[in-house]
Amino acid sequence: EDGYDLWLRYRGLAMVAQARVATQARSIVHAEPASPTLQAAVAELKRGVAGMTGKEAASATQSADGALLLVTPANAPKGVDLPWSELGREGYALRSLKLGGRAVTVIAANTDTGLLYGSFAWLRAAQTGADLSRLDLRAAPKLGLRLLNHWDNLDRTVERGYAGASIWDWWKLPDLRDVRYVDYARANASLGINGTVLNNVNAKADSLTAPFIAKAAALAEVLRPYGIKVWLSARFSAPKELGGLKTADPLDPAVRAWWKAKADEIYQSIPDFGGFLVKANSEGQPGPQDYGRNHVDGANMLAEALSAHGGVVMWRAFVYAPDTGDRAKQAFAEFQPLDGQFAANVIVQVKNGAIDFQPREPFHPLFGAMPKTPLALELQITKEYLGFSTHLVYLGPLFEEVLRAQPDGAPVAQHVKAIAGVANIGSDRNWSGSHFDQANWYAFGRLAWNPELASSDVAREWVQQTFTTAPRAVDSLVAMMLASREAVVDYMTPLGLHHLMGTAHHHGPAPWVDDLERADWNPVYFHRAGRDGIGFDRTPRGSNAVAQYAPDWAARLARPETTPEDWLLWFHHLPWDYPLRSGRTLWAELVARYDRGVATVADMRSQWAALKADIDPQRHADVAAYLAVQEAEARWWRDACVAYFQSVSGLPLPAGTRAPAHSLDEYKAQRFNFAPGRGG
Ligand code: BDP
Repeated sequence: EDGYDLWLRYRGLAMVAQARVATQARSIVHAEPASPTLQAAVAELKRGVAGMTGKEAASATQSADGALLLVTPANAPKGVDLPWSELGREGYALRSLKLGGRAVTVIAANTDTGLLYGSFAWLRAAQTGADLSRLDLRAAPKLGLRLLNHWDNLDRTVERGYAGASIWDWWKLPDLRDVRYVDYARANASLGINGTVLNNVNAKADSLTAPFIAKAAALAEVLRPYGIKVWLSARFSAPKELGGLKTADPLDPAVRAWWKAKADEIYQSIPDFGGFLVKANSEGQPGPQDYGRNHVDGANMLAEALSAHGGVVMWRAFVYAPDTGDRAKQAFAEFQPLDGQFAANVIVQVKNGAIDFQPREPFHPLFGAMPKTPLALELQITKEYLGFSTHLVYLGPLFEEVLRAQPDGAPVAQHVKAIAGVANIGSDRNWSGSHFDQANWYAFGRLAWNPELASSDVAREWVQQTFTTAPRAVDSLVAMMLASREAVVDYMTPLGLHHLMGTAHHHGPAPWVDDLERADWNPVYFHRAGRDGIGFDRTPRGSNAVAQYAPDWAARLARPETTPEDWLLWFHHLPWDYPLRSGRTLWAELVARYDRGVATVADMRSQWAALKADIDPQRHADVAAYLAVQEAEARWWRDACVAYFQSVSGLPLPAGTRAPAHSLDEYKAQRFNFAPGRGG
């Protein structure tokens, strides 16, 4: 057990369960000739049944007792009433029924992709112990585009990647196709992920040259049967770099013609190419503003080039400039006034919060504020600000929190048309850099398919498929996972603090940093701690970022008493003795939360240690070693932050609290040894 098999392990079930599953999957009846997608579905079912029961499920043409029937409207048995219109293009229904006196299971969908998703759903039901003789399940995705964004560079380094090198072996492509690509496709299809952006948003123009298009086309061929489209990040200045043009001005006819020809060229080799993801005029990337144009001019120009082919532009709203005040306000200020002006095939992709993937952020004010523009929610699966792949942090609750946040009466999930997750996948044998980080890929995919799922249920089914189905162990693992996100918030940035991490690498604590070239890169800019108190005043007395929220929220967030305590210092600058709901002062609560975070990690460690008999030895040892690192680093965060904030507040430590292990100067002097090239 090295983690390679992810949640598709299909290990032998206990005897009774084996018999139960085997009875429901004696044979598989499907259309012939089978499309590559249908073949993938059948192969997966056979693999799963053989793994779980030790018995083969053979293909058959006639349904017999215990048959699994894969049906579309074209080959559905007569007299069976199925909810076709509710299933759409990607949905499926699973139903146990009697057909001519035989007990069978029908997997029904309008398309072969739906049948593939339905097959994975049946396998999930089997692995998690559902009663397969009484299935009546139907599901269809709420969001049409469910994408991974790889921040993978063409030299195989991965920006903010902590799982080895890029899985895309650009050098060997297009001729050599690593078998991993198929397993990657299976894993994504099992979740319903239907698109993948292959390269970093900080894009090189080379990704749009003919050799790289051929490589992308080879990947598209592997992924296509699994319902996954290939997308590319596009560098806005490519017409200059590749086309020899003098400008990349989106209103210039030659520039427009260049992009159109480029799109035509891509669709020649990748007829179902998804489209372009663009980071423009952000952190030094080129964009339309370089020519006095705006985001609409840039996005619509690319949209026009793609539209003949049905392609889409995902235009990112992650922008901030050094000189325009509160960074949290900038995306809204640039984008909201453009609502209604984007072409129909443009989607504006917005990060979950207004700063940058912090352990906890209030939802981004753009959600709900651009009713005439399709939006995508961008989440980060890779844990750039949450302890890399060495800390155990289950992100399901973070994803759930933003999907369910209600900007104006309806949840964020209903304000978006698409969802994108910055991938945590790499060449590491276990794919994600640690065993538990696989759960974040899984949770992203499951919640992308159905944003109404509870992240606790998702954790449970992941554990059952990935580790064990023993009920006590499952409960304990789920409890650890659910506590982990709050723990990291507590030991890094409690009470709405944000951006306290070390320069460039973003791993350890550095709340003291105040000397970076741009004010809004410095932790002191974000926490604003001084003798008088701590926190960023975003009320009307301060930056007034609260005014970007809908009126109810704006009123609530303008006052500390009505602001959720978990967001307190995001919106307010408060005196150290400000009283909190716990009865403690702000200072005492801050220290208490840092302590609580460390204590939770210590608990997670002992819970894991107690599970030794339930987990295979290799993975148990791997995770135990990582948890030891996490505990040490949680202490490091806690001690360094407490030492620093104490030096600023001048207050004694609350009675009974442990003093930091080292002096503030020692924390400041520590250097984190990180691999360069992973983003600055
Ligand atoms: C930040 C990362 C940086 C990315 C940027 C982005 O630190 O590496 O390029 O986001 O999203 O979180 O474009």
